[in-house]
Amino acid sequence: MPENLFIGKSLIGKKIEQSTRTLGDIRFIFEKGDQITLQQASRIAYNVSSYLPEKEGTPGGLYFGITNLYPGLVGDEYFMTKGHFHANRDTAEFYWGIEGEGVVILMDEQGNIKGEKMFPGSLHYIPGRMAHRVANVSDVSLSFGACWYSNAGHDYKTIEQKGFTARLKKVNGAPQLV
Ligand code: S6P
Ligand code: ZN
Repeated sequence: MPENLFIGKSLIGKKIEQSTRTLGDIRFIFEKGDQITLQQASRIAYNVSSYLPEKEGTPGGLYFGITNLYPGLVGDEYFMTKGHFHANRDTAEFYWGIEGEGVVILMDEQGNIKGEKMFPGSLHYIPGRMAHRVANVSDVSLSFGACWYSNAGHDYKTIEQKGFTARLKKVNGAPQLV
């Protein structure tokens, strides 16, 4: 038997690491993040189950994760992940949709931005040098898989300082990058 199992949207096993981001943790990514109340701030926005079989930084090793992103809006912006570039800019990643509907937002270092619809079965190749984040545009949880290099690293700082060049908003009831 393998040590870990990947069943539906759950990653189960001894060495699975769990991490959680509350709305308070990620308030800075939203245009109207300062309107998040104390009560809302403790709400979980997403959690990530990861299988990290190699030491962080190992060249050529792989990591595997499942993100579960809750539905909701902050103002007119959909709940989304923080988003990051890889610190090692040359490293790519795969995302794939498992449950729910969302948008993968990809931005290059010049700020050119695009969105790809995510749905069960959608596959998204994220080339190196592209910042990536996912927004949940459905009324149910959005689950997606990710596979990335153990020497990718995460550059959250660039996004914290500059943000993405467009926001995914609910405009007349539908998602739109504005
Ligand atoms: C890691 C991979 C994902 C994200 C996760 C949460 O390279 O892209 O596992 O870590 O979806 O997003 P973020 O932007 O908060 O790390
Ligand atoms: Zn990544």
